[in-house]
Amino acid sequence: MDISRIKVNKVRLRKDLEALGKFGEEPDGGILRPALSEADLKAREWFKGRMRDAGLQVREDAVANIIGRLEPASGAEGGPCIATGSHTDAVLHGGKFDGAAGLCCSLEALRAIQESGIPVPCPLELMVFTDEEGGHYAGTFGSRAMFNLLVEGEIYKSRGAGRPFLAQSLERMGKDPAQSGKAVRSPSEFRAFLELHIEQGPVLDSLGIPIGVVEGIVAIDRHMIEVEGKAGHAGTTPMRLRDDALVKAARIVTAVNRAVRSLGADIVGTIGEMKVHPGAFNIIPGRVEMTLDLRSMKKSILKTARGKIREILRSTRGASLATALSKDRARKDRKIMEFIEESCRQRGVSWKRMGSGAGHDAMTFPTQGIPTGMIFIPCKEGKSHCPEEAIRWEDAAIGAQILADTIMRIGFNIGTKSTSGKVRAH
Ligand code: HGY
Ligand code: MN
Ligand code: MN
Repeated sequence: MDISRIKVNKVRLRKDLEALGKFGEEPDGGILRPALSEADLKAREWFKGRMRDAGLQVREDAVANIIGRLEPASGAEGGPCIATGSHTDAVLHGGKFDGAAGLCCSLEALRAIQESGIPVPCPLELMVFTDEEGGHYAGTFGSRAMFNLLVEGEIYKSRGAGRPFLAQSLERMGKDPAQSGKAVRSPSEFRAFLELHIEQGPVLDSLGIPIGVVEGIVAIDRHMIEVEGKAGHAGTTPMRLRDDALVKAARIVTAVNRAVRSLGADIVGTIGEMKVHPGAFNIIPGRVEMTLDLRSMKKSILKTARGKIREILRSTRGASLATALSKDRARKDRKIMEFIEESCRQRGVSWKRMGSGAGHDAMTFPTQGIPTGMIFIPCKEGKSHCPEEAIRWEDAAIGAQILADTIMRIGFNIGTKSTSGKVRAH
């Protein structure tokens, strides 16, 4: 099996990346493409066309995950597949490559594998997951729905009054939210899952290394904090008689920041959203809603942080916290890591093992016992979740090549010294 015959097409890949970046493009070069928004729906339709052009059978499941499938010539049709995937949705005023790079590189990898003439070892799938960024509620929605990991009533929850929730967006697409359970698949349908993604940090770019081999993804807590006060007239209410929700929220923000910093460099905490209600210049804020995102590779530190934050809220009258989602740290499969490294060795490409401080759909598959791997490519100066997010086309091509080679190594169980890890070599 001469995997070196597989050759990705740099020009075709670059064209796909540039075209996908047009959907929701903003004047400053970023994109506004929230999950299932008009821009996202157009991006998805365009990508479905590219998947069909690449010979994939394309379908959309009950929660709008797009699934493209390539069946092997004969024998293993319908068997467990090797899947890749990522997302088209983006954070508000985000970058063009978070999610998109993984999708375009995966599509290019599947085209190059077919063009090599090497028979695919088993079914291959490319998936576009719905609402990875949590535009509606808590994030990695599509992959969690695929394995029945949604929290109770999640598709009817939003991140605040007047904000869209998934059931609404699915209905707008003509889907019946009550049927969302039909998206559930069995883990036995998958031999392995691989996601290529931009690093979203500065390590690879600063070292000039084109490939990151991800060892683990950070554990993530997503909480909603509410602070109740008393709305009132901004002109006639003396300061001493006020119960100002925003003043109390401001104290919480600084106290949470101090508490997280006190726990050292292995944890990060972000209050990224705040809504003041009713929200007018002449009304004393009666209620504040804010989101708290906590991340650490160390469970014990996350646990300590939760305790400190509960303490802070307990000491603030009218403050409460609801946990939207708690995702465990996701370890990557050792054997897949070695397959990725073997692919790099054969192509003369340098690589670096590293963790991911960003969350991904590749966190969901390990919870189901599905061997999972992640390949990072550099992003310029590590910038991400902002209009300045950028990559080098050359790095995308190297990433697509290593992804293609690794898919085939997993498929044919080629070329690693050790037998550690769990990849099922059918
Ligand atoms: O939030 C994250 O870490 C990812 O970008 N969804
Ligand atoms: Mn992101
Ligand atoms: Mn992402």
